[in-house]
Amino acid sequence: MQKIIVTGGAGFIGSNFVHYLITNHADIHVTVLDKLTYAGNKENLSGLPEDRFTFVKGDIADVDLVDSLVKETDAVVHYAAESHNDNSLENPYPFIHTNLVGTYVLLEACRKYNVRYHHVSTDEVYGDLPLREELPHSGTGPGEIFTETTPYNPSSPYSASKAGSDLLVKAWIRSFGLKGTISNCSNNYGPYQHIEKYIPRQITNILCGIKPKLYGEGKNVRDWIHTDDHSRAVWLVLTKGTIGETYLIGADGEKDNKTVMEMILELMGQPGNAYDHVKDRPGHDRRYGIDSSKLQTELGWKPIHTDFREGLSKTIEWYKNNEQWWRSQKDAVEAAYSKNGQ
Ligand code: NAD
Ligand code: TDX
Repeated sequence: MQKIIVTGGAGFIGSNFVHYLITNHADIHVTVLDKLTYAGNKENLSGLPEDRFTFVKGDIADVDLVDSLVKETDAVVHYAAESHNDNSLENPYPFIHTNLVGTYVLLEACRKYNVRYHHVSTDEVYGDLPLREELPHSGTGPGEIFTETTPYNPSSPYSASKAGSDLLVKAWIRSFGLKGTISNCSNNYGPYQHIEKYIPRQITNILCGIKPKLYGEGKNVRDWIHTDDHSRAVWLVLTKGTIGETYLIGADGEKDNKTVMEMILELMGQPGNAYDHVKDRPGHDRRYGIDSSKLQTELGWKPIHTDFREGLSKTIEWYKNNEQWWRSQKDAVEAAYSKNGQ
């Protein structure tokens, strides 16, 4: 049986990846290493078979703990992170600790034991793109869509810390021969996403009788992908990707925030204008857009969840049916936003 450590496996995307592994790959044993910050929830992993799954509560920056776990494993898939841009604008420190120092500790352990390492990252490392309406051409030229060769240009402390962690991985690959790969994915949606994030925040606002909140004019574009499509892509990169390479993951899901807001309202039976415009995010990235042709041609990946409306509708159902999962955090999340005028 192959042994895989999934860091951050109690968070949104990490837990979806763990479910994907346990369901689809019978010969894998998963060890989740997770600190259980405000964003981690052990409930996301309930019901997994005990003979194929171990949970370890701990910090990826804990050198001794990481060493003892990595020594016994075949691969590390690194999801753990401080992941929310707005939080990074309030207090960047945890982002430096986890995303940079934590990644460094994992890299050192993987180097020492020659363990396969996959680094889960974000398209935000590339900065942002002009809105399509501002582009003269098809939107696929240099500077019009992200590719694996787009220069790094992060905007927020979060994206800068992720960019820094990617660069550490590239250095460990080149200088130390680390058996590493990197994937940079666009915005995920689906079950188990923390209610601080855009889509679940609006769904749970409506369920609580609070008006949804749109930053600025809502023209900013995000390239949405279902988290299950992300999981399949990470698995392919881990098992079939070329060592040393970076793969972009995205499902041609560009939508502006206003359109997504109106879709949520419609699917939840509300008038399309029943939301508040609130203070914009400082340094707010305008558009993300992914060219995933390398992943598609080299590794044969294709997104399955291509109907965004259907995926969104199922996600809304999940939050309706799992109120006990999010309810206890709602007041604190909204109080923190409202202190900021958001
Ligand atoms: P999340 O905030 O939902 O989960 C992060 C998890 O990491 C939590 O379980 C948390 O407890 C854990 N964690 C945090 N600090 C830790 C530490 N020091 N040691 C151990 N565990 C720690 O995040 P997410 O949205 O699931 O994102 C997961 C990864 O995917 C991140 O690396 C993020 O940059 C990347 N990513 C996210 C998106 C997205 O749309 N959410 C898109 C592309 C890439
Ligand atoms: O209440 C809101 N209203 C709003 O208009 C919130 C919370 C967000 N927004 C906007 C800001 C963004 O344009 O919605 C968009 C999405 O916001 P987030 O959910 O905070 O995601 P984003 O900042 O795009 O980053 C996400 O995708 C890339 C993840 O949080 C990152 O971890 C990932 O790297």
